[in-house]
Amino acid sequence: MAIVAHVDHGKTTLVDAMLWQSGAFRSNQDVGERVMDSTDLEREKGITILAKNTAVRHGGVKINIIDTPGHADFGGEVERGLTMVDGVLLLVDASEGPLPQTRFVLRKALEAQLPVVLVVNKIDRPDARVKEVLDEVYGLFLDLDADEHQIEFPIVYCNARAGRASLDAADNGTDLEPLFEVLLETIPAPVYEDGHPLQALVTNLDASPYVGRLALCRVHHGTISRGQPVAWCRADGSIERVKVTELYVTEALDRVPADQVGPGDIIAIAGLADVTIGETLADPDDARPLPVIRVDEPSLSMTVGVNTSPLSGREGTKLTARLIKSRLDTELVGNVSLRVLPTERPDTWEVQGRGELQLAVLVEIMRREGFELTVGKPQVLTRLIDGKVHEPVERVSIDIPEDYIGVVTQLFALRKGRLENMTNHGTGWVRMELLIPARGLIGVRTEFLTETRGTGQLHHVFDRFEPWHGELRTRPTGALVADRTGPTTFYALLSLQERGSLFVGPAEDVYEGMIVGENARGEDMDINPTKERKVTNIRSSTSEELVRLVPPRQLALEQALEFITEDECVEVTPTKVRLRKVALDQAERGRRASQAKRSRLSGV
Ligand SMILES: Nc1nc2c(ncn2[C@@H]2O[C@H](COP(=O)(O)OP(=O)(O)OP(=O)(O)O)[C@@H](O)[C@H]2O)c(=O)[nH]1
Ligand SMILES: [Mg+2]
Repeated sequence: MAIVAHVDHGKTTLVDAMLWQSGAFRSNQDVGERVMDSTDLEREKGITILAKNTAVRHGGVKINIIDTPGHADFGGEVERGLTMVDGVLLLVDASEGPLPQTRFVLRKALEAQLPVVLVVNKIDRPDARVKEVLDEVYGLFLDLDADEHQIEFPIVYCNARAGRASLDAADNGTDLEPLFEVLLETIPAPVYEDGHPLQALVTNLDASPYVGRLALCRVHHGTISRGQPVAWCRADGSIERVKVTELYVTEALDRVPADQVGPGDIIAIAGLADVTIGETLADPDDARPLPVIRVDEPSLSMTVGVNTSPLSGREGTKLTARLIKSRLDTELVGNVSLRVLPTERPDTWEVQGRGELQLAVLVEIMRREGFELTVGKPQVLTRLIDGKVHEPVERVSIDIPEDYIGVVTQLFALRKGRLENMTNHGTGWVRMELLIPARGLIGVRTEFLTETRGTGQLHHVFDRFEPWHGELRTRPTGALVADRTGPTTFYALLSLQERGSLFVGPAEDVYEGMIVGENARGEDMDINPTKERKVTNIRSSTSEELVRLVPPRQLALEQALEFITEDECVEVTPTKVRLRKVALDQAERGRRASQAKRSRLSGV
């Protein structure tokens, strides 16, 4: 089964509890919290990024579990996960209720005709509102046109953190036994035909330091034994005969060697050098490839290329176009929802994905590997439908204290958001649901958090394509742009900080065309942050100046990507995130700006 839910509703925590209670660990074993979030970035961000599988035993039954990410940008991982399972465990937070990604994952599960077990999690929360949340879930099933059979799902109430489950909302339960029982009753054992030729679908890839690339497969029909020849049905339609050199199954967190596996097993196979996701392993005498895995189209793109700034090569080790291209190609192999396209520049590529976070995570991983990159502004991907340009529209759900309804409504109205629904939970908090062009969401998060003093919650997920909504307001402020190369000075920054907020501190290297701050006014301004004080006889104390200099605003990668406009980009290195103009030369920028203005005026 796959565990699906909105972000942070407690999927990975529930998997932890299931592992513990099925005896996967020794009682004195030192395992951290949320063991399935095993990559560095996952632990740091506290979210799941990659879908992963584990297995627990209950009674005589082995239950394969796929833990999926809840963040909308990693929806491709959920879709891939659903091709491996016979049922889903839909988790909903007892206080937050269904949110945009709950709708997305449930829609995918219903489309795949998978049986659903509903888990209402976090019933221990003081603000739990179980009855209403249940009504909302039923509403969601109806909204998604679930048939009668699908809507008769069993409900289990859980406190995943304490490892307790119960069939009665009023009772806390003592362990997860009730959940296991419902799962075994509701989710059928793998269905297969006796004597059907082998079919195993490659649904994920991994690598082992000992045996190289591993293909993770779900066996649908037939059996596979170690050393056996199989027909490898490739993406290009060709069929190759290969030998399965190593065969593993998952037990808790370990891969253990297996001699023979059958329908329902999730296996890892070595020996297929450049296998890709979606290919089939079949019977060599009767090869029948399974249908390819289909996932939703990407909705956002940005350019990624070599670092062309004057400071390039200082902080990173991987600088060349060739290295970047081969790294992007590697990423494509394991990530079904990404695409990489050439651009008119030989050293820059267009990377397409599901959202800003997904793209930012890729850049973040690359910079940690030593890459230096130039990253362009994220752009939505439009599509021609019946000869008309259409753009992606997102469904947004926000939770805010009542007091901010006014400012937040205004914020979204400027970006062509349409309010669909507003509910007041009577707790001082309201939930608003809107539809908004994806373009309008780029950069909204920072402003939204400022307007709601950091209290607001915002979630969004792709909903549909709609005809182009016309021009949208972008960043209202201009940039403070360095007009020369050199180190910044106290003296210069002290007077510049009056103009807006600065991104650099004293004694930092800047270059012509680099953005050193946000201008309070609407236009860009070229300034000199390297100016030295004229030497005079009057002494002043430096410590006094230090106090008066406001600490610089350090933009993290995601914030930088949100901040920039069309004619700007981000320079990313292992240690620095710098903002810059695409055209560094002041005169060149002037020419481009007046050209853009002329074409706007003439309506071209
Ligand atoms: N109070 C309470 N907190 C819980 C419960 N289950 C999980 N949490 C907390 O909720 C937070 C999110 O838990 P995760 O297990 O990472 O959620 P997730 O659904 O895996 O999140 P993503 O994979 O990023 O979508 C953590 O801080 C957990 O400790 C619960 O039953 N009660
Ligand atoms: Mg998780």
